[in-house]
Amino acid sequence: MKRYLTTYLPLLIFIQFSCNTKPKAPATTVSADAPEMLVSPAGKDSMLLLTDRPPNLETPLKYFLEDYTPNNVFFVRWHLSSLPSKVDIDTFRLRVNGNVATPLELSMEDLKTKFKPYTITALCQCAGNSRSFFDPRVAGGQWKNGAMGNAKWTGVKLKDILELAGAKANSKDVSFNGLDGPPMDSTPDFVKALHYDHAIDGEVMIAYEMNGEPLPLLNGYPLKLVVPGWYATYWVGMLSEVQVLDKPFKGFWMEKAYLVPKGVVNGNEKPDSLSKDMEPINKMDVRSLFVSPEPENTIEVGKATDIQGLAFDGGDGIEKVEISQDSGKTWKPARLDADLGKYSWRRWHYNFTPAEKGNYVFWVKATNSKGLSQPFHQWNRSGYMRNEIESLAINAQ
Ligand SMILES: Nc1nc2c(c(=O)[nH]1)N[C@H]1C(S)=C(S)[C@@H](COP(=O)(O)O)O[C@H]1N2
Ligand SMILES: [Mo]
Repeated sequence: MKRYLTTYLPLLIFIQFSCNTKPKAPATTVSADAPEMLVSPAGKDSMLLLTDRPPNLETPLKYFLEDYTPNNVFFVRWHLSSLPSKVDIDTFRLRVNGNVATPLELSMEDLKTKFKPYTITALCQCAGNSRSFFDPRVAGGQWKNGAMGNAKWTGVKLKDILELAGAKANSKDVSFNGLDGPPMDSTPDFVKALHYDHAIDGEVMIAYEMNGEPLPLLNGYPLKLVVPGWYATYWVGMLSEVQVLDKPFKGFWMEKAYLVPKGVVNGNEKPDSLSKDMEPINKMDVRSLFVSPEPENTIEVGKATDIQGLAFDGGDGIEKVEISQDSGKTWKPARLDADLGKYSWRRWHYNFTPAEKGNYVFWVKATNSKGLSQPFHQWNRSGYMRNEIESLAINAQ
């Protein structure tokens, strides 16, 4: 138990860090960490292993060259180690109950035939994506940039399901529970909640397909809640129970875990004066990152190189992406690829031809339609919402 808490519930632990106040360049995409371990679990291709129980696997950066992240390398993140190793689709039921006129028990067949299918492209990003780059370091899964993936989700709007159940107008919250459970009774079950108005906004949905295929078991087969624009902690997998509540939801995973400084842009706080006023994490902040070339690649003198990466936010839309080659003093526009939907990531390109041999450093910064952008330095105790301006150092030969 003790070991479990230390490994997987580090949010419970208060750690005092020394404060590093020296100005510094933004983090690069390389961290001085343990060697990478690649594994291929059932139904998955080669991925970076963070932990095996519960399974936590990161997508290697090269797959972000594709607009839709392939299911067989889509990142995997579970909090609790008791997961079913298979789900019987014939007997599986999604229960919808609580403050409703008619509780429902829906089979997969019901979901596919009784409701109009709905498809949306949305980025699923872990709140702790890129946590390993925080300085000072913080406890928790030491993800690099691969705890995210972009997919086309197909399923049913939650609104349609709640309408069929006759959810009552006085409802406050809706909670979501999956088939996974804690290894011990003393660990709180993973249950998340959304406000009722959000749950029926017509975008929050329950997906039975990801990129046109059933979800991989490790990504929450057979059903995953999709909350476009919000961090993936709300995207409950192996979803088996939706409960409509006439009072605010209470529970560990909403009240103790996944909290950020209340109303603070980019979730910032200081290690030596932590925020006292906290709120559940919610919409994703603005972010951009480099995908190619990777830092260990070498580019060719006199040859045009396509530097490319991704930018995204919580659904307001990326307006521009800019590149700096002088440590953020001046910025030049990058070119944006087609918009794949407001909850999708957006690819950007920047052509660069090195005139001579040597090292070149690039910084990237995105701005969204609301004028929100990225900070030069960012920190919070849990390592959430990472969106510090990133740099890429590359060698030309
Ligand atoms: N049932 C259940 N759903 C869950 C979780 C979990 O531990 N149990 N983890 C959440 C978190 S923190 C993340 S980042 C996403 C990851 O989704 P993926 O594993 O399909 O990539 O699932 C979310 N849904
Ligand atoms: Mo997460």
